[in-house]
Order: sequence, then C-alpha cells, then structure tokens
Amino acid sequence: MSHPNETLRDIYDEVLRRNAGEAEFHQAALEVLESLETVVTKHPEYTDSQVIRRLVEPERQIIFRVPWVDDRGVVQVNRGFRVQYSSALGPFKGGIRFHPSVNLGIVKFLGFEQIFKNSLTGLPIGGGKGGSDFDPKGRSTGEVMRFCQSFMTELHRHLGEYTDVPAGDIGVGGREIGYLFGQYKRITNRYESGVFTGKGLSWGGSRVRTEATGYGTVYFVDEMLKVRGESFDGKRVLVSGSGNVAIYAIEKVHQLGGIVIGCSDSGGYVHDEAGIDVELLKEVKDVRRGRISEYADLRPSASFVAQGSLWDLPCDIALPCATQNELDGDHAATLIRGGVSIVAEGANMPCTRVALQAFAEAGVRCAPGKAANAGGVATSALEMQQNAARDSWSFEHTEERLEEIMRGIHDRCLSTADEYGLPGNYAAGANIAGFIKVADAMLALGVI
Ligand code: NDP
Ligand code: 2IT
Repeated sequence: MSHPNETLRDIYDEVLRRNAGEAEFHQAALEVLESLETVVTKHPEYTDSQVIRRLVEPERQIIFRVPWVDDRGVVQVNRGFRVQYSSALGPFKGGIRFHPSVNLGIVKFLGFEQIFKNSLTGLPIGGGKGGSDFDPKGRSTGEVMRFCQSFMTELHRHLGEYTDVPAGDIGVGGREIGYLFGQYKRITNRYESGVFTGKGLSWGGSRVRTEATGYGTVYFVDEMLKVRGESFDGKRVLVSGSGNVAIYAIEKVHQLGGIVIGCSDSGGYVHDEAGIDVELLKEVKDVRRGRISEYADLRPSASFVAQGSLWDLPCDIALPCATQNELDGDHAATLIRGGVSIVAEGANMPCTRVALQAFAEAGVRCAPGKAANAGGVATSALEMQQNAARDSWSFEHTEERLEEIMRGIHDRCLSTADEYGLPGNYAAGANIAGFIKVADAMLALGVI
C-alpha cells in the first residue's frame, strides 16, 4: 500500500484525467482531498476500500436535450443536467440551477460539495445537483413555464421521493419549482409532495424554506462571533448578490443588530450607509424582477456603482452570496486592508483558492459554504419530513429547528478541526466531519 498522501495525489490525478476541462470540479475536489490527509493517516480503511476513489466518481450523470418554443414561435434548444452523486446517506438531494454558465463541470462541483454539506446536516439525504444553460433573464413567464415543462418531461423518470429530490438554486425559485412539480405530477399521475422541496406553502412547502439559506448563514456567523465573545451588534456587513440567499441573509443580520451597507447583482453594487432596506430590496428583486440599480433609484441614501467591486467597501464581516469564484485574491487583499475579520460563504465556493489562502494568512476566520449555507438543504429535509407525515409546522418551530441545526454544524466543524489537530480551521472541520459520515456508510453498504 502506498503512503496515504500518495494515494490522495493519485486520486486527484485521476480526477484531472477523467474530467478534463472541468476546472470548478477540480477545484472543489482538491479542496476536499487536501483536508483528508490526516484522516487517511489515522484510518487506512478508507483508502484500502477505495472509498475516496469511489466518492469522486458520481453514481450517475444524466445529460439531456431540452427543446422548447419561445414567444416568437422559434424553437430553442438547451442542455439539461442531473448529476446523482452519492446516495449513501439517503436519496440524492440538491438544487437545480438555470444560468447560461451551467455546464457539466459546474454541476459536478456543486453535486460533490452537496454530498458533504448534506452529511453535515445530520439528516438522511444524499448529494446531487442539476441544471441547465437556459438563461431566464428577459424571458416571459410563459417561456419559463414551457422551458420547465420540457426540462421535466425528460428528468421526471430519474426522480422520486426515495430516489432523487431536487430544489432551487440560481435562477430557480418558487415560480420555477411550481412549473417543474406541476409537470412531474401531470406526467406521473402522482401527487408525490416529497419529490421536490421549496414548494409553495399551499401545496406542500415548508415555512422558512425561502428564508433558510440566508438565515442559516447568519446563525452560523453568530456562533463564530460568540466563540470570540462578540456579537453582531453594530457590525458592518457586506452581502454580495441580491437573490434568495442574499436577501434573507440581510434580513437576519438586521434582526441580530448588524448593519448591511452594500449588496450587488451581476450589473454592479449598491452602497447604502443607512443600511439596506430589505422590504424595498424584495420589492425590486422579487416582485418587479428588476435590477439592483433600481434600488438606488428608489432609495435616497443609496448609490449605485457599475464599475468596481462591492468588496472595495470597508467592513467587519463579508458574506459572499452570489456565485462561485466571485471573490478573488485581489478582493481578499482589499477586504483585509478594510478590516474584515469574518468571511462566511452563503454561496457555493465563492472564494478562490488564492483568496482563502490570503484570509488564512491574515487570520480572518472563514466559514466554508458546505457548512455556512447548509441551512437551505437542511430545511429542505425538514420539508421532506413534513411531507412524509402529511404535516405542516409553524414558522417558529421550523426556524427553531433550523437554528439548532446550524449551531450544531458550527460546533461539529470546530470540534472535528480540533480532533484532527487543525484548531479553528472551519473548512477542514467541515470536510472531515462531512466525509467520515458518508465514508462509514459506504463501508457498511459494501462495494456498490
Ligand atoms: P438567485 O438566482 O436567487 O440569486 C443569485 C444572485 O447572484 C443574483 O443577485 C445574481 O445576479 C447573482 N449572480 C449570479 N451569478 C452571477 C455571476 N456570474 N456574477 C455576478 N453575480 C451573479 O440564487 P440564490 O440566491 O439561490 O443562490 C446564490 C448562491 O447560493 C449560489 O452559489 C447557490 O448555489 C447558493 N446556494 C443557494 C441555496 C438556495 O437554497 N437557494 C442553498 C445553498 C447555496 P443577477 O441577477 O444579475 O444574475
Ligand atoms: O446548494 C444548495 O444547498 C441548494 N441549492 C439547496 C439544495 C436543496 O435541496 O435544498
């Protein structure tokens, strides 16, 4: 048997060879494999049984054509994906993303991260992810509906409450989940509530699911602050993005006494020293489906900046909540100069490797996405519990469960990091704790 680190190096080389050109997947795989060095030294059974080699290879990858007709009567063709990564802990579970940048490598990085995230929640869910290169921007509601129906006409045969349970992600919110679930119901002739999460409250959805990812991220940061005897009181916070995760992160920061002075979208950012007005932001983004620049038009204390970066503003806490690799080494250097002390990833893999390195060297505490944004999928699992029991919980009860889960994930990250000799390293703690639970299940289930 070769040295454990050589085995990990071999596995990574194989990942590069087998998945050529999938840069985001390589990045996500390397980050996890690096954290496992101490684990495989202590536990050779994981390398002996090839658990890691099996885990980097998805159980199943589905790629399909999505043809649909636009409002002008022109036929459009998109590509659909579902990567069913690991069902060791439960049915495949993870969101669906509609964005022009979606490709197999992006869906694989997201699906791979999802395995460990879902494991960390302590709930019985496996990992997967899906999506399409469909761009919803500028599309009518009718076009979005027809696209969703075509997407589901193919995907439905691969789903099921005990098989694979999707939810939303970038470009997929309550409206899209409705069209996807509606088509699934029509084709299968089954009202199978548990096959989707993020549903509307009148048709099987859970209270708090909409708020869960953003709220959960902020609960996680609240625990990070408590460890140092601090609180959100008076803290200046930046939140990138202005979608589902960003909006509810901003709302919860304000509830806990912090002030969010800036947020963004792909067109630029707004700076609002009076604190972002969340109700106005919801009106602009959710109701009007508008741009962040419109927020500044309607708010006297705010200015819109099209050039430059949100991360140029000095802050205490930075919450990247938009997309992968949105915060690079230069942004990290600027944030460090501006006095940032905590970074928590509301998005999946928003910080580049160089940025994470810079934060580590500067002593900035960083919470990885697979821990900090796990509140969304955790609440999805609570939605599945309610669906299975034909039950519907109150907002207060559901939020209490979410808070308890996030505080539990935080503590598990720190105690695992301690146990493996890496105190304070949230990323390593999350990777190791997430991995061990999945790996032990894989050992118990045999070579499958
Ligand atoms: P939304 O579609 O609701 O919002 C996405 C936001 O990010 C928008 O403001 C969008 O701006 C911005 N954005 C997206 N892509 C880019 C880009 N390439 N460059 C700059 N800005 C961009 O998505 P969510 O809020 O649901 O998701 C945000 C992140 O959180 C993603 O990384 C997602 O994977 C992650 N996440 C989501 C969960 C959920 O439950 N929804 C759970 C856990 C993680 P614009 O409108 O201009 O494109
Ligand atoms: O990245 C994620 O965790 C999500 N988009 C949510 C997944 C889910 O199944 O709720």
